[in-house]
Amino acid sequence: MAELNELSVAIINGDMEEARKLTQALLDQGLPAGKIVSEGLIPGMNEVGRLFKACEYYVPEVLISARAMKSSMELVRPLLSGADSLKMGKVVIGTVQGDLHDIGKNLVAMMLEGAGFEVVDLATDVSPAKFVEAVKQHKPRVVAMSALLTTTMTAMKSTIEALKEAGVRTDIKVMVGGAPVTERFAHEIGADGYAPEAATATDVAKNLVAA
Ligand code: B12
Repeated sequence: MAELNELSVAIINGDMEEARKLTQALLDQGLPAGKIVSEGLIPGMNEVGRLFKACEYYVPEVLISARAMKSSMELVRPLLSGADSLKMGKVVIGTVQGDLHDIGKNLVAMMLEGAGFEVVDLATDVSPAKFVEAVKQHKPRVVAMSALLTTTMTAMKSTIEALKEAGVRTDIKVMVGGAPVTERFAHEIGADGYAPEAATATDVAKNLVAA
């Protein structure tokens, strides 16, 4: 019988094969997809984040663990959207123009999925025009932007301006995050929400759609 904590350990160890095997076993045992994400995958990835901050893990380990998590998510994702998980609405997420960092953004996207949001991931280096186009096409409730460079944080502001110019700003809530982003910066550029890490990002998104 597979256990959720074994799945967390497989993620921490970056063991993709084991993580997939355990995910499938847990699904076969009848565990809800949302529980596998919130009590197996996410605690594992949170520990990876802690180890990274403590300088016990370096980028390659983080990437290998993220790959294991991504691979398990492939098995779980189809069941999340159709399942009885909360129908929270859509989030369009992307890393802003000029910025290629996506590890944190992917974690936030996975957490949001786990919390019942349908996530449209525009990947990295997303121009303001592309965000606007995605809002028109997908009609999300939230637009989430990630930036890891002080030089690309300004693209968050340009994106909000572009959303205003396109007349869609009031249809959506905007949340921002990434290592150099602060609550104060978020406020200054006119974002509706900010979170310092992936776990709180879901709470912020939930509050934004409830407001
Ligand atoms: C991995 C990494 C890379 C990888 C990225 C791989 C990838 N696929 O993402 C590579 C090697 C490609 C890279 C490239 C560069 N990098 Co780099 N990189 C890093 C590094 C080491 C880790 C970032 C990371 O993944 N952290 C782990 C994740 C989990 O944390 P996170 O991203 O902060 O995300 C969390 C929160 O911020 C939050 N969050 C993130 N996004 C969002 C979004 C929302 C909406 C919300 C609510 C929350 C949220 O939740 C996440 C999970 O908890 C950092 C150093 C560091 N210690 O942070 C430098 C760092 C970010 N890089 C830096 C630099 C300078 C560069 C380069 C310019 C280097 C160069 N000269 O070429 C290029 C830029 C390329 C580009 N155009 O983007 C600098 C930035 C300095 C600055 N302040 O501007 C840093 C800080 C390193 C340093 N100390 O100098 N980098």
